Amino acid sequence: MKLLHTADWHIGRTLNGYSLLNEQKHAFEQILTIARDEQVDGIVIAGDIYDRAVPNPEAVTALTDMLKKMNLENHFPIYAISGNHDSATRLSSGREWMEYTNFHLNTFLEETFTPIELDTVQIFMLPFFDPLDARVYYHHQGLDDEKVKNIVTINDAMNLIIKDIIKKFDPNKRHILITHFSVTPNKDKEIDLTSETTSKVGGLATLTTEQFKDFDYVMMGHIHTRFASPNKNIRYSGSPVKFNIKEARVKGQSKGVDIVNIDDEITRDFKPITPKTDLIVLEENWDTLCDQNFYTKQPVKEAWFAITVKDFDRSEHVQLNTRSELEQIYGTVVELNYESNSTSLSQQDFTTDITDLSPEKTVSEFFQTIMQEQPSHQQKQLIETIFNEVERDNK
Ligand SMILES: [Mn+2]
Repeated sequence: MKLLHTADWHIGRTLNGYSLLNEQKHAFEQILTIARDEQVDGIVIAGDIYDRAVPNPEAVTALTDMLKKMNLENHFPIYAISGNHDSATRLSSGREWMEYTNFHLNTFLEETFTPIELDTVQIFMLPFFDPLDARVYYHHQGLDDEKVKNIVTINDAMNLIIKDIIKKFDPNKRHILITHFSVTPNKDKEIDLTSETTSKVGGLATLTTEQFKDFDYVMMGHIHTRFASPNKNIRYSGSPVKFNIKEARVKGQSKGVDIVNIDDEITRDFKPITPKTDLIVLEENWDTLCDQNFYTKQPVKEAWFAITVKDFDRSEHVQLNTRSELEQIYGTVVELNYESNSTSLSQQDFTTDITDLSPEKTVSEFFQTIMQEQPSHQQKQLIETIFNEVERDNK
């Protein structure tokens, strides 16, 4: 039996205000093609389907369209769970009738203990939860108050949950788990998460491979790069799209999905997804960036660019709108940073408490910090006009 493993679609996500929806649709079409070519028996989406709990209408329409194509038109069974970005309640709407077309969706902890029974495989789907959810669940299960109180970290909760899942194991079948957490190779090590959840909130980073050793294979979401997979059977598929500049900076970080073959042996095959629009990171000085010999070698007007202007001396470019200049050459500039060669920002005095300043004064201080000069009379007037309009609109 063959499953396609993907995760962290984050439909509706933006990159510095630029919508990634077209990128996500492009990736989705490739996932569908891979599923067809490989004739998979099902598609696993391991959480963070939407980017936010209340997705915007475009995101909802786009996702509905994708799932319809996969499930209703192409008849692929879907095994999906919610991640920390999804709203469990909103996402689960329609769950009962979706089962009729083999669209299995778990968003609540209690749903985990009823596996999907296939001929040779049991699929357990454990959505993202926090320790409080586990306390509520175990309280309702009649666990001693004392023991319920002892569920403090996600680690505590996971130990109980896995013990209960194992009680449902059919010894004649393979046991697959789909879940959405950070799992590290061992207790002492922590990995640099390319996921946005880098903190240890709720003991997120404390799960270890040891806890999942009874499963034949674990398909995970949460960390956006497959290179964070802790071992050969506990895997992150990574997100299908690059979401930030940090990821674009790492060369060779191709995105894709896993095809997992579950037979006597379990094997995995990575299938790459190519971006529609590439994200190129440039770190050069101003003259190089504007040098025709340099920029004609770049995919200008096709890719998106994140540019850091090195050794930048603002005083030499007073008359220049550097952003529009770069946009004219490169097209879409999703991020623009300056590395100053003189007074760096960190050397400046940041002790002013901006809550003491008027809005106009705050903008001028900011202007001064970035541009190393006072705004002109005309610019000051413009700032004032804008604030007047904002104030009027708020009344
Ligand atoms: Mn995610």
